[in-house]
Amino acid sequence: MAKHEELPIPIYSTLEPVYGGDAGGSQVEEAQLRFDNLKSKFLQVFGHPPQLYARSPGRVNLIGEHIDYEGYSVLPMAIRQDTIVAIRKRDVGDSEKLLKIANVSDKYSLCIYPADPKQDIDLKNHKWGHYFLCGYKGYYEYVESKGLDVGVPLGLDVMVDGTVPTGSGLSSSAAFVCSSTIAIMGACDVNFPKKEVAQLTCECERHIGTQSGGMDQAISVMAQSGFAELIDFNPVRATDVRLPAGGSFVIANSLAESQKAITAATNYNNRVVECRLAAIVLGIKLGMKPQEAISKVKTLSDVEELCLSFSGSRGSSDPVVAVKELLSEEPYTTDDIEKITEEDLQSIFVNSPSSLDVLKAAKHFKLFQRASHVYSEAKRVHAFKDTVSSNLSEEDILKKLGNLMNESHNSCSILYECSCPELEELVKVCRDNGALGARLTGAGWGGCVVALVKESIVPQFILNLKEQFYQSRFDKEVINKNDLGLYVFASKPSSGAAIFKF
Ligand code: NG1
Ligand code: MG
Repeated sequence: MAKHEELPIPIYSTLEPVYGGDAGGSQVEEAQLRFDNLKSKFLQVFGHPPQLYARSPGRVNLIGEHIDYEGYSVLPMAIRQDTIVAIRKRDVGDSEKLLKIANVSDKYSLCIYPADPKQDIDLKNHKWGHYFLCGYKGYYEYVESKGLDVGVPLGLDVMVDGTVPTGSGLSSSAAFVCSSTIAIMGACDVNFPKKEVAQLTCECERHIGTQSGGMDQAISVMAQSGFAELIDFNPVRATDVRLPAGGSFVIANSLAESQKAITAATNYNNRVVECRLAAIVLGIKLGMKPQEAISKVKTLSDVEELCLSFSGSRGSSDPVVAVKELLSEEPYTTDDIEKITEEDLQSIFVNSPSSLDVLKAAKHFKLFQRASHVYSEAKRVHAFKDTVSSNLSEEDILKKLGNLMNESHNSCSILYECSCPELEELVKVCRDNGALGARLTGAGWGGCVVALVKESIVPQFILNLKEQFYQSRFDKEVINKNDLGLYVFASKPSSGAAIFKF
């Protein structure tokens, strides 16, 4: 049988394969209500029923933060919260050539765009519907690059229902981009192997202006129910990882919203640029000609081999050691780096407008810290995977996984500086209440924490979080008491993207 990532996106005619099984009967009922509601709102707004639905889940990253864009493997799992996109393609004769993107929640007003795959996305004026447009543009670019006949772009009626909390590091954006892209594929009667869809949706999401690494789309598309996945890149691949039964991953929202599309230049893309600069400088220090390093070195994984041979001569095979000896702990100024690269930074990044925005906003670059994080985090991912499949006792496995998660968080917080006070407080509350490990998940700067907790103490653990972290926020009416279940919950690995035709 073909590996599941070689198979196309599954098409189901009932909800059971996704919302049934382990998830239990009540989830099918809940999902049925969502689909019914989606269908009736669709009818109400557009005057006809949807042709089909596409569903794609959010994810929690267990370990491997800010390393996917450096080419390193990561270990996320899909969560039950997802985005469902209902879609109908307008008829060929229909004169209305528009993309109409509506949402079941009135928090999101109708977005209308021309049905033109070549249109630019107005990034300076962020709208929620832009994420659909990412899928739309990316889909057309992909089918064109494959030389497929795509016909004239037609109008699309679209209604969206998302349950992944936004700005929380659980990848509501990828759930939306993936479900949009897959809905468009379905409406055009096209399907591709999951690994191709994972790659294509990653490129889709880059249209929003973040230099996305590909983890979120890969897990959203390729997840298998009951498993976390080790995701490798170039080419993208997924390997099932069965998690120890006695542990549970609890997700808790810090309530600090991280608006990545808006803060990209100072946060996310800034780190991508710093990593590229660290990689180029390392390449040069390890003997490459500046011009060669600039043209060939894109990521820290590109210079890992060189780092290994350098440190090898000193009896160590750890790129973190090479970083220690070759990069300065002091932040680099633009001048410092240009002396090494013998080329100005503007021209190194001339083809990347979002990187040029970073250069405009940045005062200095912490090459040592960012590279140390990336190389050490990459090792922790493999240590995590090896621990899960080791023959240690379950108790010891859980302890080790928890330690790795704690180390990951400390590295994110201190070296990568992608935490924030609310995340720090929440991580501490988790650890104080018996979590074996706790860390920020996703890009950071707000959003969620993931904690590894012994299955047997989960209910008490959640109660303690409620008292020690959320109660004061209820009192200040930051959130509503009845919504607690949305902000803190234990999660089992859910399945990946699917199409429904009823
Ligand atoms: P979030 O912010 O959770 O969507 C982002 C990136 C990932 C990865 C993580 C950090 C996008 C779509 N996602 O996740 O690829 O780099 O940060 O590990 O940009
Ligand atoms: Mg995102």
